[in-house]
Amino acid sequence: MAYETLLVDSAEGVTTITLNRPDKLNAFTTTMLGEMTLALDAAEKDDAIRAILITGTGRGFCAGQDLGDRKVISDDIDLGASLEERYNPLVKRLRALPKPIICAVNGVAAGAGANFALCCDIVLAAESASFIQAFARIGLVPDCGGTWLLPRLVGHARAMALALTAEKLDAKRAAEWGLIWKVIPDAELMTEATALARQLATQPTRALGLTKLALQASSTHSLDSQLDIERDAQREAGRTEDYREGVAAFREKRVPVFKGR
Ligand code: LHQ
Repeated sequence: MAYETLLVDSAEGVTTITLNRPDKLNAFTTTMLGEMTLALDAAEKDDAIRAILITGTGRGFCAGQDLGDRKVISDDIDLGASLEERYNPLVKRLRALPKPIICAVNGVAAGAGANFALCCDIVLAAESASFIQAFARIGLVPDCGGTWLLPRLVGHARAMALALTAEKLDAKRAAEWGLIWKVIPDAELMTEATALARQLATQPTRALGLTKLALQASSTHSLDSQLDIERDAQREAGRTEDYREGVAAFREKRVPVFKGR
């Protein structure tokens, strides 16, 4: 399908979704949010797709909500409704989708754009990329899960200062603080992110999906209930073809060939 605001390409088990409004630093529009949902739907439904890679074109990753849209300051504005209808379902979608989602942050990630990136499972960033909780600069509150994610990723003190000052955090420090997984030299970002996504696409997809969901659940569960989640996930993983293949390959001293089922 043809998208207006995204480039979507699938190869070697990976769907790559590229935000494509470079003149606006890939700021989110209603169309882009809708198209992102469609692209994620298609990637989820296709059994041949076993990992998703998200990035942006141009010098920015995503500058958050498009502030040029007349509707964002109309008299009867209800930004809560905008979150409820468009942003929050997208965040929940990224978190619940049972396939690994890698984000390659190619440039500045601001506002909802920063937190959208942080909702992905593994975040790589170019050396020149940065993260800005830009909300306070325009009189808003961090959204797209920022108030939940930030303290869990970097601790209360850093989360609070990032949100209240809206200071730019460069990629190197973001990695040092544990906000993201790795910093990559700009010229190598897409090669490395694509290689990682393709490698994950050869892995036992159902186990990876269950792992992702179990780790996410841990922030709101006790050890007891987390042990229950692990039990149920392991029961399901233990019934996959990939588990049998993994054990067979180990016994036969060969590299496993996982099929994602
Ligand atoms: C933009 C944007 C942008 C439109 C750069 N929109 N054009 C809010 C409301 C509704 C519901 C849900 O949630 C939200 C959450 C949010 O996301 S609020 C936060 C919105 N984002 C921001 O406040 C960030 C605004 N952008 C910036 O502060 C800067 O552009 C950053 C720091 C990201 C980058 O600065 P520079 O590298 O100096 O680039 P620039 O400012 O020159 O931007 C380049 C172009 O992109 C420029 O267009 P122009 O036609 O003048 O060349 C900007 O107007 C445009 N642009 N962000 N969000």
